[in-house]
Amino acid sequence: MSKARQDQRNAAVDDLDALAALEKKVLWLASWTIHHANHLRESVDGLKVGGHQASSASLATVMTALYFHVLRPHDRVAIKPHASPIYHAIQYLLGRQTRDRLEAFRGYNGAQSYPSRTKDGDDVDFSTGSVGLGVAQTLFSSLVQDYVRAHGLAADRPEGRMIALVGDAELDEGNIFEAILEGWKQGLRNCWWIIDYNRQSLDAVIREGLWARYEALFREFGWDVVILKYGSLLQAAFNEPGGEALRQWIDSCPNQLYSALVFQGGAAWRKRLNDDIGDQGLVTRLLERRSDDALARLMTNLAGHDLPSLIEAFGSVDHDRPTCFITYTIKGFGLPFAGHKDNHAGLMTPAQMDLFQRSMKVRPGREWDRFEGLSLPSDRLQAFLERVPFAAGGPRRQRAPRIAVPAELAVARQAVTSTQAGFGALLNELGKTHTEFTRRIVTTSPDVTVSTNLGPWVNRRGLFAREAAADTFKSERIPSTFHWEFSPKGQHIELGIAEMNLFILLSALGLTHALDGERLFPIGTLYDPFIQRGLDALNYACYQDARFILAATPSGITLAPEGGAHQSITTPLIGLAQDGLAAFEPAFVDELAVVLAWAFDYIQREGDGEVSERTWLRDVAGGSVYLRLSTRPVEQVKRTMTPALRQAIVDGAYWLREPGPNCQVAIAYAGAVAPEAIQAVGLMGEDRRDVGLLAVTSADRLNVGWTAAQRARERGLVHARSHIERLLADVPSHCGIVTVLDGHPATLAWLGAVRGHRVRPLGVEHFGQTGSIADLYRHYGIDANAIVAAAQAIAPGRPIRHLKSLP
Ligand SMILES: Cc1ncc(C[n+]2csc(CCOP(=O)(O)OP(=O)(O)O)c2C)c(N)n1
Ligand SMILES: [Mg+2]
Repeated sequence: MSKARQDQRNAAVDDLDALAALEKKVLWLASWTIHHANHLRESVDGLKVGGHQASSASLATVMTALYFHVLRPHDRVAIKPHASPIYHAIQYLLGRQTRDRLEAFRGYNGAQSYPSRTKDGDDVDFSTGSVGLGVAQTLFSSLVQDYVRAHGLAADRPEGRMIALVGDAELDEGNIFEAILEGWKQGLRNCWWIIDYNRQSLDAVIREGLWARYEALFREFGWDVVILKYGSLLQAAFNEPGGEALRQWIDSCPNQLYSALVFQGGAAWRKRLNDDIGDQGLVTRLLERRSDDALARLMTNLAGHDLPSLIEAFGSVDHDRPTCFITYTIKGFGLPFAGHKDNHAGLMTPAQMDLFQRSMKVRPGREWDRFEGLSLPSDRLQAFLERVPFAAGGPRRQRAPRIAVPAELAVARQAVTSTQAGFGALLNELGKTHTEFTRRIVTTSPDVTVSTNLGPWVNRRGLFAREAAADTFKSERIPSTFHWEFSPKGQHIELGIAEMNLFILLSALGLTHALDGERLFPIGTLYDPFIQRGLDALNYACYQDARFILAATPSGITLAPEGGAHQSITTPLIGLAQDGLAAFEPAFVDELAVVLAWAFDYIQREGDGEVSERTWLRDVAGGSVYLRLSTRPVEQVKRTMTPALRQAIVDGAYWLREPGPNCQVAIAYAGAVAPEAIQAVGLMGEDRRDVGLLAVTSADRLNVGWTAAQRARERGLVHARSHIERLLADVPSHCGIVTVLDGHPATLAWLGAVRGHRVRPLGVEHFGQTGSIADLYRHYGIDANAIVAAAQAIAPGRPIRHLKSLP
């Protein structure tokens, strides 16, 4: 056992009375915050802020024990979303949250309803909100912590525990189980999940006996399970004469009945217990020794509301095995609607709050005073707070220096190749160089490493595992293209198929600069359609401002014979709409090389520069990057990359063929349909003059720039011009634009709104057909012929001779 662990274990609470007082205060402040938001702050929208009071209360004791005693500065926590008021209250007591923000809870710039890394001011470790994701995030952050240290990074920072406070109904989310399985494969350690076993979900009381399923499941996957059921009062009562009967009654009491009795209180407990186990003997006397209030206190003294039991349980973990604590609690503990099955959205009425306030001895007007109503002297409480280990480390958010990245990435030119092959080749080249930058690249893929072309990179840099494992095929001298060797130095994390895990791992890898003070360059690959499988986790990663590069390939219907089920048509719209993710769909490998080099810089940006007048993009803040790639071999353009072209590719588009002054029609294409667009221009050449061909590398960045420039002009910056506005400036207004991509046509349809050009957007609205690329492009109307037909329709003139009649 490490010295730090030993210290932690041995540390008894030096002032349990102070801790108990703070527990009361935490519950009070959280309740008052919600009450203030609902009843006292002027409501603009008439919306109630339910869903917090009862749900928060069940974790008040656990979180008091953790934050004021158990946690160390390097531990990281994901908190059940609805416990956010408790978290904010604790940070307020620690001087890390302001009263203003609490008063504005759920309001503009106020403390967030669900803990948020990006929007809260009080150093939230992991955002939560969409249940299940924060839980899995702690598991992957543990794996990443091991990865970082195995690579000799963050060597001077102690290992932390990654802790999730999990709602019991939250465990219904499948992504949690996907994560548990992956954790088992990867040798998870330093991870605690504390299940708030209040036996209530949002709608109702949960199924009986779930704890036993959880226990079996966690043990099966190598976790230690600690069941925290009875508090110290109950344990003492069980030792009294008649106590054993009481224990048996509790153990066999259905959740619904227990909840109902909690809600009803002491007299109801007495009646029920007397009816069920009253014996005119020992049990009856055990009950009679207690007043109604004392009986209610006893029967609700579950371990999750008992500081000594919690301190003891957390303190006695002297190993780094993953540990699940099934912690019995009561939803709404300490509040009037405790245990009521409808309490999830329950709010205390002003009258109930008044009573509660009196019982807490909080004088009107002193509601926000930190020690108001507590019987211990303020200086003693203050001294206790100043000793709290969690708060000893200063700001929790780390900063990592920027790592120099190459301005250009080299790759051997091929006459005909695909963006996916180019991606593999670019990474292979990176794999040959050993710099501070390349040693921080980490790739990961959900069982599609080889099929997304990461194989050559992995051959060079190896797979990551805490324990080395040789490739048996290699040691047996069986020829194979890929070496599959694991070691602590490996730079590829191989995942099982679950895409949710991929995105949550990327989220963990993409936060190391903030969590561990070390910058990584995470690159994840997957098949494009399966972005949708993990979309909520991708959104979550972006919401947390994790930084990573996503290479999705193959994509669209262009994967043709690969199978109709795998065709993705909505992903370009996801790229367009997903906040925090800059989406690109290059057609040529030289474009991809430019975008990738830019991406390595972009993912490191942290808002420390000026907004660019030239582009009006959010380039200053940085973000993550999504590359939609293709397996289709395409004839490459022979050209020298110029700085201007480089910039245009990053900004989202350039004229592959400038429209002339007499231009009647222009074609704007994105991605793998480049050959069709080029061919269509050729077919039209004799009958339409000066046809322009716009290569769109990022519909997303074009769109963001356009929106930003409009906003800037509306704010009075009259000279603001976006890249697309400049590109379309010289296109005559009577000119029609045909847009085309292998994806939903809406992705580019908005180009018509930029300067009022007529647009005919081509793309794919239905999917599922298999065939050759030619078959499918014809079927879905994105082949050269369809482009020409659209051009003829939108820009009437003499008939285009090469237009075949459409089938
Ligand atoms: C993915 C997702 N689905 C639904 C919700 C809405 N929701 C919030 S909390 C909750 C269940 C609460 O039950 P539990 O996890 O047991 O927490 P408790 O309220 O008992 O503390 C639900 C369904 C959500 N936040 N995220
Ligand atoms: Mg619950």
